[in-house]
Amino acid sequence: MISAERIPNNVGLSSNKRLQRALEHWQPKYIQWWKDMGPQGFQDYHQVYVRTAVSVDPSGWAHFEYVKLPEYRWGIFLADPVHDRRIGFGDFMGNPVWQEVPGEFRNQLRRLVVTQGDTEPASVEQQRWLGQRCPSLYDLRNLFQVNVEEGRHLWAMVYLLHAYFGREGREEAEELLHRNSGSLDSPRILGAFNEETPDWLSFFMFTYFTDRDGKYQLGTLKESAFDPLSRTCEFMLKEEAHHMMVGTTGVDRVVQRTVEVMREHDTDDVGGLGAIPLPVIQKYLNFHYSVSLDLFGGETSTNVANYYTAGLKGRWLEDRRKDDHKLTSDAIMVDALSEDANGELSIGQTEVSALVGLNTDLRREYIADCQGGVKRWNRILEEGGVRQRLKLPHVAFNRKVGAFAAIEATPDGEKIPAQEWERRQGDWLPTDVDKTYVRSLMQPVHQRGKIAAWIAPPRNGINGQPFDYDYVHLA
Ligand code: BYC
Repeated sequence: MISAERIPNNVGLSSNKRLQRALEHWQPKYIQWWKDMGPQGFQDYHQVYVRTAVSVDPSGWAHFEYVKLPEYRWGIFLADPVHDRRIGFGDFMGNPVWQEVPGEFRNQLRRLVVTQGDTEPASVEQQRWLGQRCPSLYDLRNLFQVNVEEGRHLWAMVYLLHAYFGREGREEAEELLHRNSGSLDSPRILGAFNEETPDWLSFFMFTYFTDRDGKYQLGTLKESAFDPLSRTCEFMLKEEAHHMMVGTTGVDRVVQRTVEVMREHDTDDVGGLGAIPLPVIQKYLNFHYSVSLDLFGGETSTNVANYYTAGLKGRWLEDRRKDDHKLTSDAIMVDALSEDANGELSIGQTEVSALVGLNTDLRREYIADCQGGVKRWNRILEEGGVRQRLKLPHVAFNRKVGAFAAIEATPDGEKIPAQEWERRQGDWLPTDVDKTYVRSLMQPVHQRGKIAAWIAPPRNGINGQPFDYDYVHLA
């Protein structure tokens, strides 16, 4: 049995017996999934210094305590309602937002909630071995913080499914625990969530690039006319910021350490010296960025046009856009393949209606944001007196979804034949040798105040605590 107090919430759970029963039925399955597919080797004994959301006000969502992971209080929170909130875009613009799911949009909304929900447990599954390879207790704690919050985001979507989508919603909630990352029989829905996260460089790149897709997708769902979805996503975005901090500063610290070792030994070749060479960091960046671009769907999509017109999914910062918020007569340039008279394909752009180009609009915002990280990492290189620079690969590079899925391209955006791609892809994407080397560095450091040699310590601890704080109390 669960009690409403065991699930911190602001959705009136204790006064909604039907919903409480549905969640009571789901909760033991969730805990079983968490034990089977969540952090391996760190379940029952260790006390972790985590942040638990106990309410949506600033003091309530940053409440720190030591918990054993399966006893984390996964709560259900919606941001406070906005009085007289109106739909901000699409055909129903200006109407009051919906507190229930309109029948005609039920399937589409359910699909959006399920796709979003599917990514959350997927990332926990992908990261489940990392605790055994962690560079410090500080990092271990951050990993677990990310994991429990992804678990909470799953709860957030399961709440919506149970509360608003009836029997079908309950069935979808079961399926969210049944699909698994990388499973051959029942994989996760989106490509990036079936990739492995076998080492901490992958983890930092994932939390930088893939969690950032989460930020942008949640930002569009926050605009939704379906108010419970909007309020849920608004609150999830607060937690998402910590995940991206982990990614941004994680890559900072890897680059920092590499620069130090390069300087110490006056060499670019730090491979044998316990640091991660810059070309390997670039390859990991190339991989995680390109698979994250795939998460935006095709450059043109009638799905997204329909979502927008119906008011289900808006644009990033919709209310700051200076247009009619309907877009029926607007156009946008999108990346595309063009074909010349001889049937030769080349990488170019084409103009399409703004509505079908909305995935591109969002992806553009995302790319501009990603540039910020690269700039920051290059500043570390510059300040360290190193001449090499990192960069984002071209949008056509290594794509499996959208216009460029049909071709191969270099990181500079030059279209190349498939055979050349086969020959050269190891120059641009992590090879088995690169991955084995990075894996070889992942010897766990579980002593308080100590850190692995391939990464620099963080500048700041968590919640004002020092780096050598007892972030995970190992039993
Ligand atoms: N892999 O019309 P299109 C996060 C499918 S991350 C496999 O262009 P649409 C998090 C697509 O379903 C954020 N299949 O796509 C991060 C469609 O299938 P059908 C997650 C893909 O619908 C880190 C077909 O291809 N949230 O929160 O415009 C840790 C044609 O696609 C993929 C969301 O994604 C793919 N990558 O846009 C934890 C928000 N991409 O119709 C968490 C909800 C597309 O032919 N989802 N397909 O059967 C959406 O808004 C949309 O579904 C998408 C796709 C943006 C994903």
